[in-house]
Amino acid sequence: APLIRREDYLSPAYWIRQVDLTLDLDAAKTIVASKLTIERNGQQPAQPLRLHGEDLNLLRVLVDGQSVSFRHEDDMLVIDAPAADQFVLEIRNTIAPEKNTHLSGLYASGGGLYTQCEAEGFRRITYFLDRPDVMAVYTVTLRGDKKKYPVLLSNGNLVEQGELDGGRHFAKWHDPFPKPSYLFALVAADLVAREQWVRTRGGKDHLLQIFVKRGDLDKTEHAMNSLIASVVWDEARFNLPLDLERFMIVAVDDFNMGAMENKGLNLFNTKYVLASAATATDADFDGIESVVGHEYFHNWTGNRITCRDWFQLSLKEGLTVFRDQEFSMDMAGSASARAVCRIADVLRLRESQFPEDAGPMAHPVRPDAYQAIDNFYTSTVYEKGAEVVRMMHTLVGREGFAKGMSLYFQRHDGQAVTCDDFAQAIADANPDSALAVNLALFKRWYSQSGTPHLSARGQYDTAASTFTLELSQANPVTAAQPNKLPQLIPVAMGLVGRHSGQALALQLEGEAAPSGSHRVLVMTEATQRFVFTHVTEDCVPSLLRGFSAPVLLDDGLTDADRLVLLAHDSDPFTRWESGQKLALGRLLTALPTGTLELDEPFVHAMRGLLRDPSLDPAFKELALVPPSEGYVAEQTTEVDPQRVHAVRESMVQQLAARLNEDWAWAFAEHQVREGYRPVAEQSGKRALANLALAMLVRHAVATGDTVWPGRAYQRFKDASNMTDRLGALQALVNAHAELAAPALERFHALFRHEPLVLDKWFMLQARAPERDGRVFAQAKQLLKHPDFTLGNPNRARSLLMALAFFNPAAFHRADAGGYVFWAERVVELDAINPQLASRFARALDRWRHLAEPYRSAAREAVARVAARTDLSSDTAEIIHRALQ
Ligand code: DPP
Ligand code: ZN
Repeated sequence: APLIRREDYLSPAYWIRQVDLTLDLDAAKTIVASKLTIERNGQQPAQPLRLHGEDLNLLRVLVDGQSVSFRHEDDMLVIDAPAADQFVLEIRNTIAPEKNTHLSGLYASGGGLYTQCEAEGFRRITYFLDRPDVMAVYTVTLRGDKKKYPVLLSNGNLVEQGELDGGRHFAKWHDPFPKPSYLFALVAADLVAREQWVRTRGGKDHLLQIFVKRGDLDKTEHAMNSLIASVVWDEARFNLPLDLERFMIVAVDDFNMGAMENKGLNLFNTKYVLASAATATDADFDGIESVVGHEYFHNWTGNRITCRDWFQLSLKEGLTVFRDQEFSMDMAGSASARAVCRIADVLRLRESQFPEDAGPMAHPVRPDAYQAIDNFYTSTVYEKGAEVVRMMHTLVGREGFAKGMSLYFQRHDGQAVTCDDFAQAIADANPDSALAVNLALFKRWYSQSGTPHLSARGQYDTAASTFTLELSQANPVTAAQPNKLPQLIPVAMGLVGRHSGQALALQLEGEAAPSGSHRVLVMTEATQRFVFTHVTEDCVPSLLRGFSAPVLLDDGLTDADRLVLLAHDSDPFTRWESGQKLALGRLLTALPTGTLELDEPFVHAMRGLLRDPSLDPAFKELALVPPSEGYVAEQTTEVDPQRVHAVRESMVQQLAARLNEDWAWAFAEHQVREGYRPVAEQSGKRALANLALAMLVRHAVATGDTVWPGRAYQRFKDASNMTDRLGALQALVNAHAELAAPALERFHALFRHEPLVLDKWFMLQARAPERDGRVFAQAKQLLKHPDFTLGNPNRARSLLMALAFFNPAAFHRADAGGYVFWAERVVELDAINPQLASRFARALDRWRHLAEPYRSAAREAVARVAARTDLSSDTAEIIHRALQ
């Protein structure tokens, strides 16, 4: 497939103003009748009308009721220019939903029919100008068998419904908001709904509905609560009310993404709707809240204002991730619970986005070129995009950002716009801000790929009572971008007294008075020096508080400095980071030899953390888990995954042994006595108790003791909620305890009718710490399990992605077994579902980063897949980039 470039953007030659669709629904053969009101775009030269279409069977084309000549060119239907500037085009075609395993367009899942149109699925339903800047008003008539499809849904409002001959019925929907085709949706299935009315501040009542399969209704309460909270939050925080009479969510088992924000009719992966205490963990409940929020917030940031072209994807995704992160923080409540949310977000960013930005798929937040747009639904566009919005928020402040959002809607409501338009609105609403003053410089975050390296060196001068901080940045060469310029980096910071542990007042040279003990330094050059005066005591700089910019920080601090921050910093993020850096330093030092002996000061500090009565259990859990193998690997130039695994396992094992009594105390101390509720106060305790239990079982298995494994098994059996049950099961499996096998068997028997829980069962086994190749052998075995299928994305991910992305030591084997497994699955999956295959294919896109013998073996596997001539363009793009 050809490369599509951002700089080649042209507005369309025609606009489609109205769409009248009638679908005769049938899984084997659905007939689509489409009537389009089209207008020539006077800004473009006269030319034939070119419509996208993929896997369609065309029956008829009429212009203003007359047949016309047409032809196919590549994937386009070309119709010679009608004489009139305005005309009605009628198209009739058929599609075969039950054969559609791509899960893009209209497809069958569990007896129902569902759509997924973002980014380019609508062209798999009918011929269209399938691009986001073409916005039309849709009227949709659905006809189908009443028994099979008692529920017929589309976007907007239900305007008519009734009976038809032959046991069929129909429903007619009208969506008053013009929308791009990627936001179109329909559902025809046998479903039931939880319903709730909400009143917005303007006094209007709105119907909220969550549709699920019969039998799942009791698992929708949390999703409904999350939806109500989202409606309330967006109106309170951003003044953005619900604009629809009816807002629907539909859960579907087979879904490529997490969820989809179709106007008024969100489609959701069941994973982000269904939850009960018995079947879902605290993390699942959090995931539902955040995804329900995310899709709901798209109603304004994405739907009311959409993207001009797909290069602008972060316009809606970066902004909406930022909004859902803020929502989750506001819902979490306390400052400490907010900090825990922030740390989790940063962990996610660093685990997936940083490696992406350093590999062959590195691309700017606003990419310049793509072959398959589906490959650019990436953590760079989403998570780094959210960080870019967060930096704007930091630079203009909370009020200023709200003003900027208002201006953005005032200017662009109803339009398809660009990332530039968004940044301009935020800056224009805050003309004196550092953002407005340096807007062009700031926008390098949209155009440059790669993670900037920030380095900081501080010097205290006792005689002068000054602290000099020198900051410098380096912007690494990345794929397709050889030359980089400095970026604007907001550095939130403070100074912590080395002896007093106090937050010191901050007064920069030339300032008349100190301005508090926390501030944001705005870095605009390659190197900058900041001199703080009236500094009464030697101090440690606390930098990049709250992770104020998505950079790699070399802070030049010593262990002693980090211990000061770990004990005293007022910023919980920096405090957590100090602990992580203490652990990371030890892991990196141990890598060359492969042996690690933990020193007493480190163990003492970790004990202090665990026992600190002023810290939240959730925070402790995050602080006591050493950096992941993936993150450690990122810090090295040549990765030996087995070495990284061995060293990190050794650290965990020693922490388990040396804090044994402390873990026992923590486990006893953090039991939740009251009934299960998915709230931060409870989930933090459960998280820490589960970590403690895992440590206790690990140590017991290593020393031949059977008490803790026995207790874990008992807890696994008796648990009243999935978080505790899974925690106990994981403790046994991860420690390779003898009781792991009977526990796994029992778990499977208990939940064999719960698909989302079976996913956990597969995932848990695929992610267990590797020992003697057992985990990899088990993963290969699981491929043949009767419950395993590549056809369901959640199931496929729970085994394949878990192994290849989250279990480096099981996947990267000296005998190349993991790579053979990978190559076979990529090819197998690509024939079924290219979007999923190309995601999985990315597991080896950083083969160059590996040490031998892994590197050569991985390259060989990639080359083997590349040699195939039948790859989808999705997968081909990933594989060929990997080899470039
Ligand atoms: N469904 C995806 C999301 O909400 C794509 N829009 O991010
Ligand atoms: Zn989104």
